[in-house]
Amino acid sequence: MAKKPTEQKKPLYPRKENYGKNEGQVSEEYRLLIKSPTFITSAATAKQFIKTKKPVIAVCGKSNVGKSSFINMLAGQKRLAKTSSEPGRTRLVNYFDFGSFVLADLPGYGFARVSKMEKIKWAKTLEEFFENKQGIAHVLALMDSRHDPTEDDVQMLEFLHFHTIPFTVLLTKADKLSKMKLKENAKAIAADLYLGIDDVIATSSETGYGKNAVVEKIAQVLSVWQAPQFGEAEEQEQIEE
Ligand SMILES: Nc1nc2c(ncn2[C@@H]2O[C@H](COP(=O)(O)OP(=O)(O)OP(=O)(O)O)[C@@H](O)[C@H]2O)c(=O)[nH]1
Ligand SMILES: [Mg+2]
Repeated sequence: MAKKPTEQKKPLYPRKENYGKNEGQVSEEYRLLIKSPTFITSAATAKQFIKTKKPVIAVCGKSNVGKSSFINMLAGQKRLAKTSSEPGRTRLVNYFDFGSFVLADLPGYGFARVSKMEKIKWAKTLEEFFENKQGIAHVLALMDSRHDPTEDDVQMLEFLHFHTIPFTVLLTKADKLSKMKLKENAKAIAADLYLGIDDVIATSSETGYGKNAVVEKIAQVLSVWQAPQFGEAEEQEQIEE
């Protein structure tokens, strides 16, 4: 019997020089990774955090930086995550099923107009969220491409470093800068944060700029991610008894 012709293998990741090209077109990787994103649930307290076998990718950043808009851009949907021109709107952890991973939209930090009590509550929610870091495959730390990282941004990255949680910095609102200025800012921000330029991806929820580069990053993250073995800890405890 004649052998079926084997399909020509395509490279798993697009080449770096293709970053930013064909933005707006859905890449093959995108189709493989992201399937009809849906809202799962909102969690106000740690008890309500979901347990999932899928890798969790968390989106964090200061209030109004564009977390919810970024999620909508990635999902290719206008109203999956609620956006607002009023900062500090997302006070819950919102979970979305993206097919091969779960995306968690974390409450924004650094908003001046909230009470001290509320700030403490937010900090506690974030801390509790990252306590179960086993299931967190990666963090997308969003920062404004137009400005220097804030003290809160730096603290957030220090927190992730401390807990050895891998992250990538995404610069938002890239459409508000010229290409030259964007490049300049991206370099300066990366240097400021002691990161390599590859750990910083410029994005725009308005134009879709950077979407393919983010999808590529997620593909890399998922390819090395190993599911935590739920129940393993309990089994271990029983053995020790
Ligand atoms: N021009 C431009 N505006 C953006 C972009 N991303 C977000 N915005 C605007 O910035 C504002 C805040 O966006 P959100 O996505 O709600 O920000 P957020 O980080 O989710 O805010 P909180 O949930 O309040 O912490 C909205 O008015 C968006 O339209 C972008 O890439 N380009
Ligand atoms: Mg939001």
